[in-house]
Amino acid sequence: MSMLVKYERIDELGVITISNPPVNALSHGVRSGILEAVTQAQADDSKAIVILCEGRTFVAGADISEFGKPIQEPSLPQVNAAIEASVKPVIAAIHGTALGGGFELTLSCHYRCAVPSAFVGLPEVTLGLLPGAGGTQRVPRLIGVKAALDMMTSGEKVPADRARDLGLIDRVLEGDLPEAALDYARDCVAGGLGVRRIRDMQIPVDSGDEQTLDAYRKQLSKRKRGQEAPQRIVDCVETALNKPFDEGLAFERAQFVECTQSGQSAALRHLFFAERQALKVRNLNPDASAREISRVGIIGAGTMGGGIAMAFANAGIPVTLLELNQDGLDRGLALIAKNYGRTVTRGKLSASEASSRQALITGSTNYEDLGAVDLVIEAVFESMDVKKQVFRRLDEVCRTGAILATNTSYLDVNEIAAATSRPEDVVGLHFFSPANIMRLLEVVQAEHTADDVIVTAMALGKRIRKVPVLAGVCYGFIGNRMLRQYAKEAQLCMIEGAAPDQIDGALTDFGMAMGPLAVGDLAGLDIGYKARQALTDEQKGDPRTYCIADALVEMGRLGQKTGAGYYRYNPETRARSFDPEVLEVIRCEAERHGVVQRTLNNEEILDRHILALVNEGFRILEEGIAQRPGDIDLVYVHGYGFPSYRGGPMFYASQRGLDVVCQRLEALADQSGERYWEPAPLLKQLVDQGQSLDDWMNNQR
Ligand code: T1G
Repeated sequence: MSMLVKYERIDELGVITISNPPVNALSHGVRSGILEAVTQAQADDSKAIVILCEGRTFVAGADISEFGKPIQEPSLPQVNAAIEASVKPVIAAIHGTALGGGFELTLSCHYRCAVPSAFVGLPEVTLGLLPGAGGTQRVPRLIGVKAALDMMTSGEKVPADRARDLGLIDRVLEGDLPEAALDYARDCVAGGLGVRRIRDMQIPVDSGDEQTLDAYRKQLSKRKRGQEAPQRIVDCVETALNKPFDEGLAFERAQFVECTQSGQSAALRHLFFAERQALKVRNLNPDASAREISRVGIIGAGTMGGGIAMAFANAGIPVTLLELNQDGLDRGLALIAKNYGRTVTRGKLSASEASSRQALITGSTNYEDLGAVDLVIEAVFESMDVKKQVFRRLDEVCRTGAILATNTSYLDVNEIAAATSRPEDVVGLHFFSPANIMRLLEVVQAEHTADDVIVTAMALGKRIRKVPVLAGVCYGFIGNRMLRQYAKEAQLCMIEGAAPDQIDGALTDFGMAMGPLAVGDLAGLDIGYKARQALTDEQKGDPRTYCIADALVEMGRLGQKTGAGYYRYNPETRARSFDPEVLEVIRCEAERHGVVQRTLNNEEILDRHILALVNEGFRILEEGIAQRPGDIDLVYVHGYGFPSYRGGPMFYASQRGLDVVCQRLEALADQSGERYWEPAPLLKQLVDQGQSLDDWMNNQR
């Protein structure tokens, strides 16, 4: 018997215990051990078999690190077939999370029980995969077509009590494992419960038909635009509806294998591990430990401050929200109440849960009320003078050891820290709007920021269910710094002859959540305009990169908020439509700046936007502003709407080939005569040395 799987007899029960830390992933060793144990149990006089796990969780799925490599036998379907064929009842006992192949393993068992705090789920779709060990054939038989499709296409975890109500599990245990599960198994034996194979069950009639499937296909083509795996899941469920079980299994397996070889899954698996790697900050004192954060203060109850307050309250952390005056505070608290109300209306949160979260947010107009908090996040107007004032005040009122954080999007965190007597306690925590929704959190490490402050910020980011990514101090940190050239390219493509909808279309076809010009209209064109008014012509740079935006603002076209910007917006539906008047503005500005307009194709438009991100990404890596390429990918996927199934700008560049990217950049430099298109030195070095970004990363260790 392997070290990973133990088989023992406890009275009339055969007990299989899996132990493969940290998450009992179904590696080859675990699969072989389970099969051996099940085979052994068939031959002894045990009355029933219980499968459970040691450690913090039940099996969290197949071993993701094994994908892309040849599958070693026994495969999981083979193990599951053996379990289901057992001549004596097999009971799965779940704690922590039973996910993916782990949950499929339990579905091949005849009964499932779980502790109240457990979750089950099939998150394969989040990895560009589908449940490849019977899930797409067994779940519809257990809970019907619609519920099965919801579960597998969302990938969401289902809490134990809901899983019981759905019929996914049979019992929510009262006591702890293993005793409570062994008692349940003894009840099954005493109750004469025999084997019960899901494969023999029929899909509940009226739980869904071809029309249901087509409706899901349509809905998923919008909700999971560009993604292949969700559509394949619908195909597998269709097969479950129309074909015998074993034919369905074979179809599922073939679809699964294709998914494992797909670029989309490689990209999503890259992001899975990148998210875990990002938490590991290099070169910190290994003894540095997180400070305790049990109460937070937020300065500024505007859109950002309110969203940040909700992010903490949603994680159960009490917040003191400070505003200069009562009116401002009342407006901020009202906006928070409205947002919670909307979430309840959409059925995403119960009214009682919403009010208990809201109750965690206390308003104040008195800085003294921040005297006892463990962390303060400043989210005031983006002005260095205003921020310095706030930090000087915080330095006076906050207790020793409190962390002072700024939510600035661009400004120099070192300069803000220098306004206090404790720069070691100052860090940047850059949230993205809406801060209660967007998962990205840039943790900006300033020159004097203490190691334990960084450790605290990264752990806290995970605690409030964000994706924390470490960034160094520079103008715009990682995300906004890369965005500058991307945004300029949108302006240049326009003045050279591409219409706004062609530019946005090229980027959304690529998979971006929104095109750069539609984003401009959403944010408001006046924000950039006001910022430019404070700059000299020299600081503003090439007028071709802002003259159209300036002209639209001066016409009162500020974007969605005025019903017109690069597009026109329907006042009722907010639907966006092309506006020929803008083409005329563009033509005039082109004439004014001596630009001869031409036809641009989508490929050029796309390359000029995406490769602008990639090239700046390489500069950011060589300067050490980002620790690793995967961190940059997380920033763009979780903060800027970059399609996750393309893995992020740096992963995209690696998939495309660094040499190809380099040549394309050189071609753009020749075509435009612009030096910023010259490949970044690190990119050129890797191409010259025939190295990949992974090679570079390994050399960094
Ligand atoms: N395979 C390999 N490593 C895994 C893993 C997995 N399935 N899950 C976690 N790890 C590693 C992770 O990289 C990290 O490593 C450590 O475990 C702790 O994880 C056939 C095809 C279970 C909810 O998608 O969602 O089954 O960084 O930091 O926050 O149909 O891990 O320490 O070196 O995330 O407590 C489906 C993936 C697979 C679940 C725990 N399963 N895991 O969260 O810890 S596909 C999943 C999670 C499949 C079958 C298909 C979470 C967790 P390191 P962690 P956590």
